[in-house]
Amino acid sequence: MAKSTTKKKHSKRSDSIESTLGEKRLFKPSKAFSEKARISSMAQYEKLYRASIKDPEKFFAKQAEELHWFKKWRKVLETKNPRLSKAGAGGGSFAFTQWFTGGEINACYNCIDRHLSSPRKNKAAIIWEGENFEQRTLTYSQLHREVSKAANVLKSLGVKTGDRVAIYMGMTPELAIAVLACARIGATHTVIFGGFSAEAIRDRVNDCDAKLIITADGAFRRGTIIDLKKNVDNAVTSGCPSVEKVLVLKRTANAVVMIAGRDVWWHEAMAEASANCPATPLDSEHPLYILYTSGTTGKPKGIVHTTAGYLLGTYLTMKYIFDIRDEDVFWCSADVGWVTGHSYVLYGPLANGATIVMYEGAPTYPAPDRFWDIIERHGATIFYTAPTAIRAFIRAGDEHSNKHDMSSLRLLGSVGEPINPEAWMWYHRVIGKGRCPIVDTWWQTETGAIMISPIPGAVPTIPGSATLPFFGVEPEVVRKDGTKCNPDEGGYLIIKKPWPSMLRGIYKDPERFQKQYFTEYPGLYFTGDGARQDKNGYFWIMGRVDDVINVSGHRLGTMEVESALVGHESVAEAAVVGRPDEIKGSALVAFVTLKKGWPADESLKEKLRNHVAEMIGSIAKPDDIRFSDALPKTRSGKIMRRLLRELASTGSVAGDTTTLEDFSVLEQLRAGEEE
Ligand code: 7RM
Repeated sequence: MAKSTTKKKHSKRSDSIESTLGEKRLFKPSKAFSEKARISSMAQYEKLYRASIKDPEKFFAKQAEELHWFKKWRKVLETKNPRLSKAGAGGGSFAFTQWFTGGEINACYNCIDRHLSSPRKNKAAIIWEGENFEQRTLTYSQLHREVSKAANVLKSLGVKTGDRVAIYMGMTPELAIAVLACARIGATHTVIFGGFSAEAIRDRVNDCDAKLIITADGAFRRGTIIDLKKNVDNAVTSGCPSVEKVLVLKRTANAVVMIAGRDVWWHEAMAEASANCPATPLDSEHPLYILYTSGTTGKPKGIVHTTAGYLLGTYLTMKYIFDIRDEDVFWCSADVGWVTGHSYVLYGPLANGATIVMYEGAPTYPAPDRFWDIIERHGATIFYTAPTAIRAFIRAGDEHSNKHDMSSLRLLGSVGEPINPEAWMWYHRVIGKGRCPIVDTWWQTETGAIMISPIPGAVPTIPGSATLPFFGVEPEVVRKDGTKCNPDEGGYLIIKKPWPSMLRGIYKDPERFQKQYFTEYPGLYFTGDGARQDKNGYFWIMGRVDDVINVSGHRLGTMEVESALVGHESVAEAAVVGRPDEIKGSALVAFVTLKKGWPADESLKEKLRNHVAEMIGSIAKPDDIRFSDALPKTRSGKIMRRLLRELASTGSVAGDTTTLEDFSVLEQLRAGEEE
């Protein structure tokens, strides 16, 4: 596959040491950062990594001692003799790995109670900001009180250990409280993103037979109110037989219908609840949550995570990859409806006793500088966001971030999709002022925690590469036949060994679990991503393998063509899909969003085609370029290429759109086509 080349010259105004590695630019962590970091040299990282691979049981047993246990485990890593399904014996032992068996632990206790006997007791756990600029801060001891009360409310509504609770709320402190309250009593939570429709709620609630739905009257988003309660009502009316109660937070004060006997106001129930609710000791493998994620078919998969391994994975990655400190203010801008919000808004940071920022609303509301304003006012030291957001900021222009003093920042993170080198450089230069290392973190809902990422004080970074594996993670890039690829040869990314925070299954669908992840390469975990490993061992993630297009017999990653397009000065964002073509097999259609001030005309289309030809080769020249103000995305920022593919080949979209964030985008795209 063609290598992406960064031809533009960037100014050398960075503190970090830059050198070139072939054509690629290498950024070494600054001395100032490394000196203070937990892991401060490549040698130290390599030593720990080797130990974690050589003897994972020993390595993780030692790390797990940093958590609180009601009862110590009997065995660190164990394979329960699986009752192998018809889907095949492919998964074998790997698919059925359990961690810390025989142990008893509670995730909520580790995120809250454990800190109460230390000076963290009165430290801010959550600094929350509403979209309307309302502010609330909850210390660890205040959070403890609220979560204990909420846990008692759950019990009073008939929720027991092992029951499922669906949570459909905006990004308010009560969302965090609801999640932690479930964990406290061992009710398995399933958070449904607040942007999803009634249909999506119904499918998820029914798949896991949730007894209770926790929601709010509404949520503020871009200055308007999303009718959460109405969506829940519609979902339940259309058939959710398992739902007994609906607990409703009053947030937006819009009119709602409360159904007698079923609906309960959060504030009324909380007013009566006792603040005494000890955390329930739970088996290490007790299911902590189910999170639905879209698969290749229409039906979302309920990814199941259990307690001890997941908690350890998020705790350790938070500690070493974000190098979290007591004095940090950590802001992960992800919604809790996404796995990133589970692991790095809540469980990872709180298990480390960190202070987090939680923001309710849209990134550009009321003005494009909202995020930078939040960083400045709360003194955020670590900021973790998605490339899609970064590209939107680039598009809005540097003046918005330049208005703010963001000198509190010391580390930046990226997650969700490959970050193209241009966006990486902008993030580094404009937001990090050349001072902050960037951790490009590769992981999945299924992996629970970060798998491939630089350790910021130790591993030199290259824009576009997620670099090296985290402790205990053994990835490899393989060919279709399972043999290992040569350096720089593109292939399929697989994981060779179980890791503590790995998914334990797809809810109620063990066959799909085996088939999806463990049969393609028997005995190995199949990620579904394409990647290559360069001669230094660095990983370059190329996107989902189903995003590969075959043009006249040449395999092109949509990502490569997109990266080339975004490398042009006029382009803010691009999505490339294939459309069936009689001659070439597939023709390339590029949907392009331009930066402010560029004319969407034919001459620019021609320039962009030539630009791609120059960067990759004429084989990658898009046959068709369509300008659009926005692209269809999931809430976590992943472009829904499936919809664009449909649009490009049939002219309309009939498939499942329940995970689409903004429906108006499809209208715009359709309208654009009729022009
Ligand atoms: C955390 C999350 C998972 C998919 C994954 C990749 C893509 C995520 C990166 C990335 C390149 C990254 N969970 N992905 N992070 N690709 N570089 N740093 O996103 O389940 O929602 O998505 O996202 O394709 O398989 S997820």
